[in-house]
Amino acid sequence: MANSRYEYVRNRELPDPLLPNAYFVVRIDGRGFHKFSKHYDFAKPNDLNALNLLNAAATAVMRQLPDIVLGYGVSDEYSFLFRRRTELFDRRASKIVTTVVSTFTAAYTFLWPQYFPDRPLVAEMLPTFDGRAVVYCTKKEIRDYFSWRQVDCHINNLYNTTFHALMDKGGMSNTDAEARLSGTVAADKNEILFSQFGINYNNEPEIFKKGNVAFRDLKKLVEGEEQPENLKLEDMNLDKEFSSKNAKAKARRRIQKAEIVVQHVDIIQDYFWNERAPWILADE
Ligand code: DGT
Ligand code: MG
Ligand code: MG
Ligand code: MG
Ligand code: MG
Repeated sequence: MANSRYEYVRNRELPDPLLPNAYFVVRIDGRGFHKFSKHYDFAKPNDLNALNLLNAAATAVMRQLPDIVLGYGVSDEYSFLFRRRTELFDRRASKIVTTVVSTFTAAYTFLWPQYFPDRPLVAEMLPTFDGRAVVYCTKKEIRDYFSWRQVDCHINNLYNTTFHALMDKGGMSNTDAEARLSGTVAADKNEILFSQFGINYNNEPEIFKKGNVAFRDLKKLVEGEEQPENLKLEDMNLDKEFSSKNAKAKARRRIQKAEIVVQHVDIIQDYFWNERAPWILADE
């Protein structure tokens, strides 16, 4: 392209790289979903169709962006962990965040009729999402980040489950139920659920208690296909040193072919990270 006297404006675009070699998480969150969920009459406290749609949109994002190694979603939000050494878009934060947000939004909108066939989207109330990228330098911080989101899911779900039981089964008003729960701790809410309504919180669906953990099921694929000798799941992290370019290319193909699954499992304890998906944080 020829130089013009207007060219200088290009230099006003400033670099915004995410710290090299550091982990980062992109979290998206529905804008004004308090109103949105009311408008489309989401079930309270948890709408299973809405959650399944959220998961389907997140799965679409992970299929488009293979460098995302883990997703965790609840309510109107999803967090995506990228592999530490990803060079996607030269790690430019705005390109990465906007791509995640628009891919998620497009998929959510496109898939909406499959999950809400009787409630078409209207132009005045379209789903939109914000997004941000946050850098974390250590594995501990990544573990703590996902623990933070999963604890949040648990606390909110216990509160909402008890709140709605007090109103729907206990006949309380919104205000009375709120007053009843003010100052209570988790044990009090478990006790209210059990003694007043015969609900054992432990028996509530895992999807509501634990949220949604999206990752590639490499193991399934590994077992389903001819299993190369000595293949270890922890060796499937593309950030690791590979013995050859060929070995790395093979691992990349396997990762891209793997099915993306959504499970409702504990990601606070070690089991998920050490046994279920050991490649996610196994880069050194
Ligand atoms: P924001 O994020 O600042 O633009 O505002 P909101 O309104 O999106 O607030 P946020 O993200 O803190 O909270 C999520 C809202 O979405 C919250 O009001 C509850 C609603 N919501 C999410 N999932 C469900 C659901 O399954 N059922 C119902 N009834 N509401 C839900
Ligand atoms: Mg908010
Ligand atoms: Mg929101
Ligand atoms: Mg939210
Ligand atoms: Mg372009």
